[in-house]
Amino acid sequence: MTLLFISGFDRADWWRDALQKASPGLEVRIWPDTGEPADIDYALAWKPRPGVLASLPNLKAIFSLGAGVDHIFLDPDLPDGVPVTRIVDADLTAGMSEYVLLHTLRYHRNQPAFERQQREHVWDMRMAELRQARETRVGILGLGELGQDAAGKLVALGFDVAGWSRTAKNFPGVTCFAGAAGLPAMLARTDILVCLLPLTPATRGILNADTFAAMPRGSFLINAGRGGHLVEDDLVPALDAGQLAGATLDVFATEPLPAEHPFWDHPAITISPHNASVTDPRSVAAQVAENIRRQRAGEPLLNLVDRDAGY
Ligand code: NDP
Ligand code: OXD
Repeated sequence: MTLLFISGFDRADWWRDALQKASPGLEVRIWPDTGEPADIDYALAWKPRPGVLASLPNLKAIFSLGAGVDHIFLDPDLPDGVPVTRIVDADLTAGMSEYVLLHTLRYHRNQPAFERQQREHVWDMRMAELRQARETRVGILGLGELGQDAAGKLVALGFDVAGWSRTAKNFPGVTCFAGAAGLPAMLARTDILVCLLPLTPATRGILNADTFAAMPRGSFLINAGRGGHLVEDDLVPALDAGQLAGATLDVFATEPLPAEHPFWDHPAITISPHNASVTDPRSVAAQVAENIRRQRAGEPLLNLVDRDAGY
């Protein structure tokens, strides 16, 4: 059995070592050194070049190297009938919750203002802006593996948390909204909006001028979903007009973010290089190995993606 590792972004040698440890006997080839395409049984892929997967005639499963699968569904030649799985991993989830807590707390505690003050040698406690966590309303777009965990941890810190999903949910301590009809009500009660949605045709461009206008003036955005969720041209005007007070962005329409992009130098934008949470080969290789075992045994695969829903 042979797996083709396809990614221009990850350390292929780490993955090969981890996969071979988790699945002794697995041959791991690193794209573009595919060898004979008919040998390949499985692909483990991040942003595969369109057409590469279709060139593997005996492919039995496609494993996304991440939680998201939009990078696979972008391929117009994606072979029909081959199951696609994604990563669900406790470490990946914990890392994302750390990111959400870090940036939520940063805005809640007014940290960008204190960083500005430090640069200007200003000592001002800003007592007028004192707020308790229960007075800060966080709204999470996406209540899946990542959104649920982040919501629970924010609730534990005392924040007033709401969440939005496609299907109705009920989580203790979280005010839940669902479907297109539920979105405006959540936005209207959101001081910090966190995007943890998958990128699908239904969610593309969801962070736009209308969305920002539906939020209270001076609210914040944290986008760790995908760059395609944000209409980039709508962000700077919303910040410059004060409708949004700040934005933290981990994901972008074009990655790496081009050096000349206006987001880099905007004083109200905080950037991280798509590392809100990172798939760790040490914990995830076992999941891939288990799916190979399951596929060979004719058992249902873990974390199978619903192709129709796109996530
Ligand atoms: P899940 O599939 O577990 O959860 C997705 C959530 O989004 C679900 O609650 C789902 O609703 C909701 N959703 C999907 N479509 C819609 C819609 N049209 N309207 C309303 N809600 C919708 O995904 P994960 O939580 O595991 O991951 C989410 C995304 O996070 C990934 O797809 C990826 O893009 C991003 N990510 C980013 C990382 C980074 O480092 N920046 C790292 C890892 C992931 P329902 O529950 O009803 O199905
Ligand atoms: C993912 C990511 O989808 O890292 O896992 O973005």
